[in-house]
Amino acid sequence: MTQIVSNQVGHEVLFQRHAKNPILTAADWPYPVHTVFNPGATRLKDGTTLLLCRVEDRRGHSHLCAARSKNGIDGWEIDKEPTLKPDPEHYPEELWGIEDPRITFVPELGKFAIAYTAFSKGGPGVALALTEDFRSFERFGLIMQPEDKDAALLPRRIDGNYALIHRPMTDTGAHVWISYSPDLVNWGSHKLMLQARKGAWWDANKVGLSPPLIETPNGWLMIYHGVRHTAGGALYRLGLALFDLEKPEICIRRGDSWMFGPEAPYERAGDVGNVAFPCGYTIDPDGDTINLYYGAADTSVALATGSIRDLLSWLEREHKGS
Ligand code: BMA
Repeated sequence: MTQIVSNQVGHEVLFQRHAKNPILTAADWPYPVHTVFNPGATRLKDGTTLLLCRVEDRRGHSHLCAARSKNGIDGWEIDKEPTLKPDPEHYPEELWGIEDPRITFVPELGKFAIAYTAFSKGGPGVALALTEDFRSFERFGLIMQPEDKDAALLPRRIDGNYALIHRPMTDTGAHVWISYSPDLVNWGSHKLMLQARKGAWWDANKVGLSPPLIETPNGWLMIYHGVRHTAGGALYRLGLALFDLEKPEICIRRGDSWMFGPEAPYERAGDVGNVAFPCGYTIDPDGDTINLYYGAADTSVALATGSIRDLLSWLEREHKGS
């Protein structure tokens, strides 16, 4: 596969696709699976990149499976069996599978928090689990009832409370919200964080958090997806917004254009074509290089690399105050 270094029409390229994309597919799996996509991502203490991939089986149900690599590109060691399986016996809301994990390391707990979508008979909701090693998990069950998804925890408390970003569906569309909790169990103080635009906009009617927020000196940087419904189906593209560090529901600026969208063949075609859907990233020791891991066309896992500094300066230039 050739690397796309600039898009067709000369827009600034903020994320460079890896030449080895897609970096993980169903063919790499040690057991039979249908598709592998939308991975959560983190770096372990020893520098290993861990991807917690959404794996779909031939029933159409998903579970999560860990893949580990020294360089985050290749040489993946994939768990021989599902790492985190739906547990409908104890958590009936996981009956139809678990999907789209977002991983946040929480220093206060010394643990990783995984927010994921639990697909229940009543629709998709947000579930939470903690882990130290991605081998055993402490489950909290459903923390946001259907219909809700695209959730991630902030790595630290805000004004004494944990904070969760999520995306409930409402009659007015799908917008990003933030909610607070003293104990990760009881959630309240719900605040609207980012609203879908209207009309012809690329992010009209439906937006959602993509990977967890990125803490920068300028604010919390959000990579979010906007969904454009067209006669040919939905188009999933990514935009940027920046939020206040101490009051994250306050949006400081939001880009007008999308900054990454499906262009490569593996993003254009697959089970659900025209989807680039990141649920995680790692940041290199330089504190600036960001490796974005995303599901391509709900079929495989791809990698694109950018610079947080460049994302922030693009956002300064892109924000026109609309
Ligand atoms: C969203 C989520 C993602 C999926 C995307 C495109 O609603 O369910 O898991 O990748 O749709 O199908």
